[in-house]
Parts: sequence; C-alpha cells; structure tokens
Amino acid sequence: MGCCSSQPTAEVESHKESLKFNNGKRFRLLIIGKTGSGKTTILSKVCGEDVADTPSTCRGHHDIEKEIVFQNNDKLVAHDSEGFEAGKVEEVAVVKNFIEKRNKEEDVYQRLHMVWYCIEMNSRPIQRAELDFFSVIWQVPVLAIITKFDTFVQDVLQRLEEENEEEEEIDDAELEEKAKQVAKEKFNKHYRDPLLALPHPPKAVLALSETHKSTPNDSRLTELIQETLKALSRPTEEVNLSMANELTLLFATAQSADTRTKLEACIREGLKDNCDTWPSSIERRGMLDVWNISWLALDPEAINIFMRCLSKDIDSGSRVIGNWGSPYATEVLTWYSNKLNSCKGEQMIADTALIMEQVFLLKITNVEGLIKLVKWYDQRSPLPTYVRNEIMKEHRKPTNSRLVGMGAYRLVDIVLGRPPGVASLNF
Ligand SMILES: Nc1nc2c(ncn2[C@@H]2O[C@H](COP(=O)(O)OP(=O)(O)OP(=O)(O)O)[C@@H](O)[C@H]2O)c(=O)[nH]1
Ligand SMILES: [Mg+2]
Repeated sequence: MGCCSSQPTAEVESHKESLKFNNGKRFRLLIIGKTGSGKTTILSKVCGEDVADTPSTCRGHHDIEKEIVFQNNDKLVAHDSEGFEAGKVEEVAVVKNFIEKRNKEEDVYQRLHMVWYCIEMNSRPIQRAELDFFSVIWQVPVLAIITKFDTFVQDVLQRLEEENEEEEEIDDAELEEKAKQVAKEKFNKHYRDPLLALPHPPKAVLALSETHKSTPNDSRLTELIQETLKALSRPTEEVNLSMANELTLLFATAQSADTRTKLEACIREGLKDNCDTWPSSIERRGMLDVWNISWLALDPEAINIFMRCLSKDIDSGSRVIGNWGSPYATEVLTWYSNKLNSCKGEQMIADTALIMEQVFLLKITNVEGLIKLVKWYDQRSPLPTYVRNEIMKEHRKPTNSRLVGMGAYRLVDIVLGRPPGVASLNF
C-alpha cells in the first residue's frame, strides 16, 4: 500500500493495553466521502486529537477495512472510505459487503454502528452516486453531512457583492445575511429535500460550517452529534432498546467534539431513574466515565482519591441544601422530608458534572490537579452558589411537584445555563 496506508496515531501496544480496561466497548463509525470533502477534519474533532492522514500525493485512497484508532480515545474506532464515482456499482458493493460482514459479528462492538456520508457543498445538485447509495437498504443508520457550507456562503456573497457594486444599495451586514439565506435555500432545495425523497433516505441531512475551527466549548458539530444520538436512540430490527441506550451512551462518551452533550449525558448517568435520592458511588463513577479521560480510567487509585475528595469537599458542608446546618434545610423540610435527599442529589450531580467539565476542558492530567480543582470549585468558584440558587428557585415554584426531584430535563437546563467565563485557573 506504500504511502496510501493511513497510519493510526496510536501505538498499537498501548492501545491494546487500554482496551483491557474498557471491555473492548468501542463505537464503530464509517465515514464516506470524496477526497477533500472534510472527513479527516470531522474525525479529528470527534476523537479529540489530530488524525494522521494520507499524504497529499495519494489523497483519496482509503482501505475501508483498516481500523483507525486513536492514542487518547479508545472508545472510538473509525473506517474511512473514498466516495463513489457515478455508475461505479462495484464501489457501493465494497461498502455493502463491509457492512454486511461487520453486522454478522457476534460481538456487537465489532459491528458497525453508524455511517456518516459526506458531500461537499457546491452549486451542483446531488449526483448519481448519492442516488445509488440511498437506493440501498443499509442495516445501519446513515446521516448525510453537507460539508463546507461556509465556503458556499462566501461564494454566494462574492456574487451578490459583484451584483451590488453598481447599485450599492445594500450594506455589508445585510448582504451577508442575504448570502446565508440564499445558501440555506440552496441547501434545502439541492441537498436536503432530494436526499430525503430517495427510496431509503438518510436519518438526517445536515450542513457543517467551519468544522476545522470547532472546539469542544464552541462546537460547530453540535447538530451532527445530536442527530447521531437521535438516530442511535431509536431501536431497530438489529438493535433492541437496551442496546440502543447503551450505544447512545457509548457515543456520547466517545465523542469529544461537544461539551454540552457530555454534560447532558453525565447528568443522566447521575440521575438514572432516581429523582429521590443522591447518586450512588457507582452512578457517580458512571458520571466520571462519560468524560472519557484516558489516564483516569487507567488509574483506579486516582479514581478512589478523586471520589473521596468529591465526597469530602463537595457533598458535605452547609453549602449543600440537603445537609444539616444548611440555611435552607428548614425551608425544604416544610415541603416534604424526602425533599432534602432529592435536593442534595441534584446538587451533587450538578457539581460533579461542572467539575468534570473543567477536568476535560483544562486537560488535567494528574491527581494533584484534580484535588486543586475540587478545592477551587468548593472555595472560589461562583458555580456552587449558582447551582444551589437555581435548585432552590426550581423547587420553590408552586407548580413543581413537592414530592419528587426535578428530573433530568430541568437539571440539564440549569447546568447548561451556567454563567460563562468561570474557568480562569492557572494549572
Ligand atoms: N472552509 C472549510 N474548510 C474545511 C472544512 N472542513 C474541512 N476543511 C478543509 O478542507 C481540507 C480537506 O479536508 P480533509 O479533512 O483533509 O478531507 P478528507 O475528506 O479527509 O480528504 P481525503 O483524506 O483526501 O479523502 C482541509 O484543508 C480542511 O481544513 C469546513 O467546514 N470549512
Ligand atoms: Mg482524509
């Protein structure tokens, strides 16, 4: 294969080592698209590290069988396939064979879980190759991703500017708005509507802009991540409900492109079905796992120290609504005695999620850093006060049931609505 065999970034041995700790559960993704359509850029953002790519002299040649694995993310494995040329049925057959073979695997984690089909946005309507691809039933959910929407907006803008030069009636901001609107209409007309009208349409058609500039905290991939989760959460003939739930959680864990998705998954892990009491140590461990911090997963002693630190500095003390000594305890008790437990649980879950967000964003790599962070959160961060006030506000609402906790949706809203710009730590 020479230079065409794309090198995985991971060192195989250390990867095998880490797999032992994760029961081999990996989310398996196939990304298809013509050369230059932006596949590697998407993969790099999703796995959270730079992916080594094929040298430019032989761009576009990818071996679909080859597993692309990542140095710091053992929850994700990808396969990369060049796009199809019109009428080349054998190229579609290669993908079909690959998916069929994978789906026969007994181990569900060896099967393929998702296909992302990338098409670069340009002024041409969709081509024969796409019509062929979406005329086949795929035993795995497929999403269509229209890439480089920003470049298309720029092209439209340039044309509008040229037209406007003589008349000079419209100002720049207005022109830019118009360009976005025209581009969106073209996306709907040339891509979304025709793709959704095909015999076996993709589960969603979405446009991505400036993917190369995406960061976890300012993600350009939110829609892709959300649509992927939505597609995974629907049970099918091949995937029952419990497996669908497991794959949804696995993908939320595996992806590093979007912090909001992680926060949401982390809170759901903490709450599980239980709104009446606080998370067990197993549930809290599950909350840590969502962030997919590889060094932490490999160091059980570090996890123990971290969990002890959380329970000492975060769960105890009068800051926590449900604890004795809290200025709020008497008020809460007048509602319903068990409410103390649900308030405490909600606070623990929100606090843990927000601490883990900082561990993830600040890329903390040792136990000392974790301890320092928990102390900062407890003593200097504005977040615990924000969390406590919001939880109290919610429970004081007369419409809210006074018997149980507030449930995942509301708690997710509180955490996602956190005040911005709170992480100014020098680690
Ligand atoms: N303007 C813009 N450029 C992008 C976007 N996504 C990717 N690019 C750029 O497009 C170029 C090609 O992207 P790749 O991710 O290497 O494309 P690929 O599909 O992996 O290409 P092959 O490996 O040859 O099959 C790179 O220079 C990216 O920076 C985007 O959303 N907007
Ligand atoms: Mg590539």
